[in-house]
Amino acid sequence: EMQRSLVGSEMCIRDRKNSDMNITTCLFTVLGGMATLGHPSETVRLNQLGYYPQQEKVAVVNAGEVREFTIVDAATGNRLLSGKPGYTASSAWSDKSRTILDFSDITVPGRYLLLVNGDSVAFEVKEKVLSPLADAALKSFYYQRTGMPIEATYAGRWSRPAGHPDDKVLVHPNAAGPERKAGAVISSPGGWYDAGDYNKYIVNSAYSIGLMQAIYARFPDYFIRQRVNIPESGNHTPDLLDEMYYNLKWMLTMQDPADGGVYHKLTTPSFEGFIKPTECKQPRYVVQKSVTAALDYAAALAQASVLFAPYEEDYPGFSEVALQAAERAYAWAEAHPQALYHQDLLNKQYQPAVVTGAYGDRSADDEFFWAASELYLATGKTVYREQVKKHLPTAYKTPSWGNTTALGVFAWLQPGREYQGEDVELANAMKDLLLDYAAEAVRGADRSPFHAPYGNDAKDFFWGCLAEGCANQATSLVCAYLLTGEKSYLTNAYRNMDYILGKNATGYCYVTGFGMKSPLYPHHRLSASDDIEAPLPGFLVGGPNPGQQDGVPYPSNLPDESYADVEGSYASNEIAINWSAALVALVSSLDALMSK
Ligand code: 9MR
Repeated sequence: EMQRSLVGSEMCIRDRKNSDMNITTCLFTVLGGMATLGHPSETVRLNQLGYYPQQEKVAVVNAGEVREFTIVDAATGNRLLSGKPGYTASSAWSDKSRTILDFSDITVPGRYLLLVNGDSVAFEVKEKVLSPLADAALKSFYYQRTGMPIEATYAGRWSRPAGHPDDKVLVHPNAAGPERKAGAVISSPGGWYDAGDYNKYIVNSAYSIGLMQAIYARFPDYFIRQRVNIPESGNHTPDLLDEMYYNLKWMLTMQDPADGGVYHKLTTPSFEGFIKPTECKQPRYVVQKSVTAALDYAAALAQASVLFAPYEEDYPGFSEVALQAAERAYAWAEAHPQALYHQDLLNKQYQPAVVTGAYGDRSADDEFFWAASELYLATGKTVYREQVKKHLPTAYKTPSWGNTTALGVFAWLQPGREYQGEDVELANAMKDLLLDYAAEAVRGADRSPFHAPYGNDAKDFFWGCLAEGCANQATSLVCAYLLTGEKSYLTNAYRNMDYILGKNATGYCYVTGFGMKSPLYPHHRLSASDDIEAPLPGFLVGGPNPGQQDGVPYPSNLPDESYADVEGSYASNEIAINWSAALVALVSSLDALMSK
């Protein structure tokens, strides 16, 4: 009782500067405005959005020795559970010891307070608790749309006029061909801005589409029901596919009609300042045709050709057009297997120098594997199966823009596909790769400092790690769970989700606009230039990155605390479509699996 009163009145004073309110009213007030008023705890880290009733619920406390913790009902102050702490563990790079508190026994929807060692934190248990986040993550792509007005009907206060029409784009000297000479003007409107910058990159946008489409194909019923209030929400096509189409249509304009090759990107020579899209004046170019761009393009379009086939009414002819474009791009890639994008080498030869995002790669093997897989599954042509065999992976890798092996594996292992003859063996081989990875990923998670498979190795923290490490590992585990029914894979996927949403070393919920402590100053030109204080919502930031390549001051050098919520931090605090794609993939699948 005593502890509860103390904590309660402390919170009152802190939050409301009113120590006369009774405890119950006070706690209620605090929780009533949880999204905006709720305070993160200094020492207790948990999922700030809340938990599904049946989900495992674990908090991590960083406050010396813990003897006991208490859960009270936030409205009544009634004590519901007194628990003993679980294990204590430290990360290899830190002397902070973290103690695990398990309150999974709280399964009734409601609002609660966790009290421990004089600190307290609010949390919620709720059905469909991740649905708003799943919707916001998909909606973030709408905010990234180029070349069309973002209207108040869909965007509320974040409406803005159209920028970057891209109807007069120059062919860069390094992309010149017999028909389109250097300086020729082409039209390449639409698509998404890549990230905090205003450029459009084929590798990254095709990969992002590939990841989201792979998850769409696993949970079509979930996405058929989802509506996120975009201009196409009233048509007969699921919003996710409508959003994909906005970028797929742009991608089609990036194929050189003369030979089927695909420009690597559409970009200004150097990054724009932090100005509004309508103020941007730098010329925009399409640059070198690359093998990785052609293959990612081929893969995403082949996959789309299958998924859009039922939606001819809204997208007449698209399925067919997409497949033809994909086959042409693949043929080009086969004829130019060495055409990797080397920005530095190009800049030695051509003017103007292009210094924006490179999305360069040292190997196109994994892109060949993904594209050949999608084309084989879309067409059944044995030539593509031969290509799959030629580029067969020897290990599964967490999906990332630079390694698309996983997307090929996801294509083969889509639940419901049935194989015959040689394909049975191929699919089984892929399944083995994914299951080896999954078994390895969850090893030790049960006793790790953050009670998650992610975040236990310094190498887990790099540029974009929350998406391409944490979220995509979890999505891989979801796919492994769908094939095996192995519960621990799913449990560990939710654990990584909790990590992203607050159960981590910095105490951030790393998605803009969500949670009690979230990024306020992402490296995002649209957010920075829009005269609205709050950043655009629903974006996952890159996350802790001890590389600190941006040179801004960081609050810590520890791998998992090397995160700076400042606009200049492009190495830890940028947003990007491939990271949004990771969020869409994970949150939607976790929400779909709990909504069944
Ligand atoms: O996500 C990319 C990351 O893997 C690279 O290490 C980094 C540096 O090359 O670039 C990241 O991608 C950026 C892209 O090049 C340009 N737009 C912003 C992207 C996110 O920072």
